[in-house]
Amino acid sequence: MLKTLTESQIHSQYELAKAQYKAIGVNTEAAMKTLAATPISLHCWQGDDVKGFEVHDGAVSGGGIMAIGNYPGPATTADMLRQDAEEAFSLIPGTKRFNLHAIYAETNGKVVDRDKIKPEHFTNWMKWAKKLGISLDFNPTFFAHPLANSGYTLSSADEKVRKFWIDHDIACRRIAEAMGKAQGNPCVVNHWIPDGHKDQPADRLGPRQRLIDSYNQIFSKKISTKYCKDAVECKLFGLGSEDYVVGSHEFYMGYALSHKDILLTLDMGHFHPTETIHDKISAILCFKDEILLHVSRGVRWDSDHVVNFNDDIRNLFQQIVRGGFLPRVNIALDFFDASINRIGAWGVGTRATMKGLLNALLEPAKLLQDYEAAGDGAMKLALLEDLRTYPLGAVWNEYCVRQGVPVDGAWINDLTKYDRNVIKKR
Ligand code: RNT
Ligand code: ZN
Repeated sequence: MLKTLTESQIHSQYELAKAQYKAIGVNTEAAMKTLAATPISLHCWQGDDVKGFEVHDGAVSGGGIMAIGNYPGPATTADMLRQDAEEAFSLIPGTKRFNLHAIYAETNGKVVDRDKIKPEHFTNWMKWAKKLGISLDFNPTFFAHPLANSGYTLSSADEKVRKFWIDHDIACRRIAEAMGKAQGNPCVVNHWIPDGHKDQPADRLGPRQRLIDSYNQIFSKKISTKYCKDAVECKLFGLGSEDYVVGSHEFYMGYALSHKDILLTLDMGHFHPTETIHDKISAILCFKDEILLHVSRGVRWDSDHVVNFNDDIRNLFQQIVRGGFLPRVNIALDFFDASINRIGAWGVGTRATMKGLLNALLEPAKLLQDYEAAGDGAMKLALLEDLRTYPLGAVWNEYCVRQGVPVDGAWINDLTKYDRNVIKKR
């Protein structure tokens, strides 16, 4: 068992931290309030290694997405996944949403292909979300299916294949609409397809033209943005699509810019390995109302490692907060590690993301900008360096206590208990 400070020690530590931040013009109470009100969408797929609960009548096709690792006890039923997610929620402060993929449909043992799924297959999820007071987000699933084996779905040259996937996406938007109506706020739908080519396609244009046509058909059904917000996610390369990805950054940037209600998704792992996304925020938001983030951590490639509170996360949230963009940024997580306790993965990655946001909220942005405007670059840099060792952790722990979740250290004890008593006994 890890020993942690008592609640009264945490409060005293916080009072000192509050004074230290106040001295540079930062209001810690306001920061905690904004943090608590900012939703973070947890991805269901960390809990079961992106497998889902589809019922198949033939062999299951893989491909497209892969979680690597063999840690025991992944959720193998929807009830188990909900139970694990609830455990994760108990370890994470603040406003949580839950992000589902189409393959998490519950069809009562029946084979229902993806072009036929309906809101009723997500009734359990909606009831559960309502009970917990959280909202749902959604994703069509364009991978792990026989009709995705060619590597092309919405951009396929085979009209039957393309039609199947168009119908799938249309079905998914109806499900999202039902979710949005049930929860009273928009369900964010992220459209990601794996389409691309391993090596030197002779035709790079045709698939893109077909993809535009597919999306035009899909989005021609208007759904109020009160219920459903659509976002398109670009990617640089994938396994098996190293040379060519149809939905590249330029492609989706163009699509989102020419379609008012379509948001662009920025996944932190979807660019060149040294390319980060923080500088893209203020550029894109000059032209778009909102964006969707997939917060992730790539190690050498788009490896979807569990998010850490590293410089990429600091930079990202600094840009969002400094620009006043929080209300225009939808924050979702996208990482999956099957080699460690999966509830722990959710906990580490979500708490780290929230610390990134808190860190940015505790920044004296005005002071930094004043230094810059006055030509005092060294002073700005010095303050930024000093801030790295300001008592963020004291504010974070106070926030956790107020939110009724375990503080740093204590949450590891809770996680260990669940690991021993539930996960390892499966
Ligand atoms: C894949 C994309 C996509 C998926 C999820 C499961 O490269 O990042 O967002 O990870 O839809
Ligand atoms: Zn993603």
